Amino acid sequence: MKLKIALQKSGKLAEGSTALLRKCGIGFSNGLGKLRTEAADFPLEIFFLRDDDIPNYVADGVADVGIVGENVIAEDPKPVETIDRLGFGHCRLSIAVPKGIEYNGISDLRGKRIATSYPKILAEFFTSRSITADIHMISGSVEIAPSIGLADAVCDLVSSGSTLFSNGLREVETVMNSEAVLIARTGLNSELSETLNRLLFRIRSVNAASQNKYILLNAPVEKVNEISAILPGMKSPTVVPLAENGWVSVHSVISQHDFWNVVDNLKRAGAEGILVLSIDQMIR
Ligand code: PRT
Ligand code: ZN
Repeated sequence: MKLKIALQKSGKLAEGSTALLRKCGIGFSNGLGKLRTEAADFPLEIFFLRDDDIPNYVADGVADVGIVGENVIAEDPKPVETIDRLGFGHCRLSIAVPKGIEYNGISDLRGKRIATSYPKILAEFFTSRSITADIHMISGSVEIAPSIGLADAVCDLVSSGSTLFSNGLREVETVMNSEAVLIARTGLNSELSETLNRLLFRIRSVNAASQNKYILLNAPVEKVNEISAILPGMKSPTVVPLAENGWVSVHSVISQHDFWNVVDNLKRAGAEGILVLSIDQMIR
């Protein structure tokens, strides 16, 4: 029995979703216009759908799992379980006002007309801040609403900010941060749960790898303790003697996040010939 996964057919999450499966070693063909395909080397059947339909298909059991933006689930909750964040499709739902307008804080939005495709999330945000505003639901091209006199402000998804900028809008409040998540229906049988766990294990290994780097460096033996203290690693670093007497090579794994600080500290502690490599998979 194959696990059925629903991915966005085209749009902001389409490429990230298929790339993630491929990094998990799951091969498939998704020729133009294809709605359904099967993986060659993993018990997975893949559906390509509109992102808005994915939570429904998963809730109804047409698909077992799916990849959607957290924002979609928050706006229109369905009886599905969010299994994990996937580390791509990052964006934020933000309120923006016309550039020339003075803005001193959220209370400036009281009584204003705000256009959005996310009326529920926005209403909850305003309630939590004790603001009453006039929310106008628009299903697309929200960013043009102020220029055509339809609204005083907008609440829309933003990633680089260039869409807001080119429409003369300025981001003033972040309502929600979002990224792609894996959702699943409830009541998977044991065979499908097992396949889902195998898939999750691979996804987590791929994502852990992308958040870490493999580092190799040379150091004089007497500096090893100081250098080891700088390297957190998975366990303690590997220390291998070099052909040249009194020198060792130190290997470890460091987080992508504070990578440059660690490198600075290592240089200061006497490390030389530092090499930093990407990791394909990290099995914990
Ligand atoms: O056709 P289908 O219904 O499947 O797609 P869609 O057009 O409804 O969705 P799509 O592809 O726009 O977005 C799918 C999901 O991607 C969203 O639900 C988010 O979780 C995520 N995501 C990430 C984004 C963005 N980044 C994003 N930048 N969704 C939309 N945008 C849009 C935004 O609405 C605005 O129009 O991109 C524009 C802003 O981008 P910047 O880079 O100019 O700020
Ligand atoms: Zn959509």
